[in-house]
Amino acid sequence: MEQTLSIIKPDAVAKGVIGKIIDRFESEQLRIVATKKIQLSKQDAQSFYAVHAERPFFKDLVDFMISGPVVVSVLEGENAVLVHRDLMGATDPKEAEIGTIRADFAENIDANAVHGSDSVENAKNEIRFFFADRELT
Ligand code: IDP
Ligand code: MG
Repeated sequence: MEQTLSIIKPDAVAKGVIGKIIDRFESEQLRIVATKKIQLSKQDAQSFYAVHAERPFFKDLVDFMISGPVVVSVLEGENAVLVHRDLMGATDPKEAEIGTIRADFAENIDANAVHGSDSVENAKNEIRFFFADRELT
C-alpha cells in the first residue's frame, strides 16, 4: 500500500468538478484517506513549490495557486503515486492523453486542474505539509 497527495487546483474547484475528479480516484481503487478544502496563503504556496523557486513560471504558479480555494487529499492504494499520475495526464493539458483529468478539465499549463506527488518520498513530505496525524484515518 502506498499513499500520495492530490491537490485539486483553483481552476477545477471554480469549475465545480471536485466530485467528478474524486470519483475518478475512487474508480481506480484509490481510497480517500483524508480530504479538505482550504485557501492557501502566499507563503504556503511558495514553500509547497519551493523546488520550482528558480523557474521563470514560479511567480505565476504561486499567484495561480492562491487565486481561490483548493482541495487537498491523501489517496491510498497499490502503486498510488503512479496510478494517480496516470489519471492526471501530462503537465501540459495539450499533451495529456484523452480521458485523463488534465485532458478533460484543464485549460493550459498554468491552470492544469490537479497536482500529484511524483515519488513516494515526496508524497510523504507533501502529506505531512498539509495533514496532522489525527486527520489521517
Ligand atoms: P507536475 O504538476 O505535472 O508535476 P511540475 O513540473 O512539477 O509538473 O510543475 C509544477 C507546476 O508548475 C505544473 O503543474 C504547472 O502548473 C506549473 N508549470 C510547470 N511547467 C510550467 C511551464 O513551463 N509554464 C508554466 N507553468 C508551468
Ligand atoms: Mg510536480
